[in-house]
Amino acid sequence: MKILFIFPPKENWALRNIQLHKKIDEESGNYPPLGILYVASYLEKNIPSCEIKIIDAPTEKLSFENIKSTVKNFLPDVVGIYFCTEYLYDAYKVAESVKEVNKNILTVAGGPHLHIYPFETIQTPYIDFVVYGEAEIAFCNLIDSLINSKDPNNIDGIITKYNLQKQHKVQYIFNLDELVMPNRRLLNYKLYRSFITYSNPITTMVTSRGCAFNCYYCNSIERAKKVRFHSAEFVVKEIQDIVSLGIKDVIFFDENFTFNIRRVEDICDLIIEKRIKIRWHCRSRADMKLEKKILQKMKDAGCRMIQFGIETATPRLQKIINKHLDLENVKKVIKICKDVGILTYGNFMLGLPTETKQEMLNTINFAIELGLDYAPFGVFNPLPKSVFYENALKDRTIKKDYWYEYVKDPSKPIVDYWWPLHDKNILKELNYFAFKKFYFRPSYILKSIFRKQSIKQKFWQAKSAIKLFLSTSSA
Ligand code: B12
Ligand code: SF4
Repeated sequence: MKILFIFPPKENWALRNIQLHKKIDEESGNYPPLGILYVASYLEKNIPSCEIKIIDAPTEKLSFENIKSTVKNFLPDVVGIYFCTEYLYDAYKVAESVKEVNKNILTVAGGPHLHIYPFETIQTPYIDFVVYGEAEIAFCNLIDSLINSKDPNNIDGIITKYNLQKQHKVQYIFNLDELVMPNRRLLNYKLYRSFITYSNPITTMVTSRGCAFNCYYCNSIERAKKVRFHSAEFVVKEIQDIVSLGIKDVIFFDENFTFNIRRVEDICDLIIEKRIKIRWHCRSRADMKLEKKILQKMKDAGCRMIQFGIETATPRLQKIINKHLDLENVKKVIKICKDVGILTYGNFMLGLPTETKQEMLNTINFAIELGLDYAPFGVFNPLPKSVFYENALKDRTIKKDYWYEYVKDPSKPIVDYWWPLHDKNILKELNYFAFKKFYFRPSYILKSIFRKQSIKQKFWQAKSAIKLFLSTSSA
């Protein structure tokens, strides 16, 4: 059986009016479709008779027409499509294109969108199956049922047009080590680049799934309440595989890589013991027990940068977003990172519910005072199924369920996506101001020049910075 997986082109973003974010996204690189890789690799191992192909349209710069040609040439029996809510229109366009080539090709929708809108998706004409949740086992069972003429309507995690009445439960994989390591050879793995790593090509890893926290702006909550981990041995084996491909820079995209400090220590010990030459970035909360000892060990094991979700410098807002970061601790951790030589990256949001203009300015200044190496500022917009969005619908701060309307008809972009009680012009202005104030300081430019990084990366960053500066100046 021939299976084609498609990561759709990124052409029709739901919030396409946010120009600054769009420009930064275009400039910052591209990352492998890890979810697809996990599913495809599990299938490759468990049903070796399948012929598998993966298309990563944004990375390979493929249009919908190119995708159609590939479908015509490869003639798959099944096409699996990645669905992300914010690029829903593109995912449907892929499904429609596949059906235009041959309506008998079976289409399967999977990915983060299906964790929150599975039933809306199955009711569209172009989709035959939805995988509800983490898909390795369910997708493999689906293919097995198609090969062996079994009834797919009874498979856990598979929603069809004929089993909608069933009690469906979102699927989680509890023992991550039962999975198969993503086989990056299924992709053109040398094409992946990030403009903040030391050099390229890069790859990404996810060594745990889920998050134990409950930030009110986040919609991962629906997806993953329980944190599950790959063992240190599994992680290090995967790193060794990556090194064997000639890749030297890895980004760990776990929600919180340092959630289990003991495991981080074990991973670092193994990397050091096996003398693996790898540079890595990870994401962490700044109030985990990140003391000098563990940060030094992470540095020794190749940790180059840590990304912290700091969001706001206002303690009152830390409570409102249910993040509760101790900002003094944030300062302490960032300082230790600097002392041991780990670069720091802080995410911030402007325009949180009830935030004043002065509080937004304080957040911008706080990011500068922390001496971070990178600080992207996003304008807060309530995500579908996040606590903020759901509560605002209930108390009528948000008057209509615009995410649901968009999900029903994703050809129409969302226009009013900011928190309704804020002045949009001020938010837009402050977002550009934050970007310029942080990145175009003489001290920051000097620091960037001396940052340890390949010359190629420095040129890329400089070119992107100039482009972004010119676009923000003309905005
Ligand atoms: C890495 C990452 C990125 C990277 C790389 C994306 C990429 N190429 O995969 C970058 C930084 C580029 C990025 C961009 C964006 N991202 Co992002 N990203 C992530 C992150 C942190 C990890 C993704 C990952 O690899 N997970 C690990 C894998 C194993 O999980 P998974 O992808 O969910 O895959 C499983 C299932 O979903 C399913 N599955 C996945 N694909 C498929 C395909 C088929 C056919 C099948 C059957 C099953 C299936 O099976 C997989 C294995 O169980 C997640 C958060 C998270 N922890 O998942 C957010 C997340 C996916 N991103 C999100 C968003 C909103 C975005 C952006 C829209 C941000 C923006 N405003 O620009 C863009 C969209 C880009 C796009 N076209 O998808 C949301 C998606 C929400 C939603 N409902 O769709 C998430 C969930 C974060 C969040 N809570 O808001 N992202
Ligand atoms: S924002 Fe990060 S820490 Fe907060 S709930 Fe979402 S994934 Fe967890």
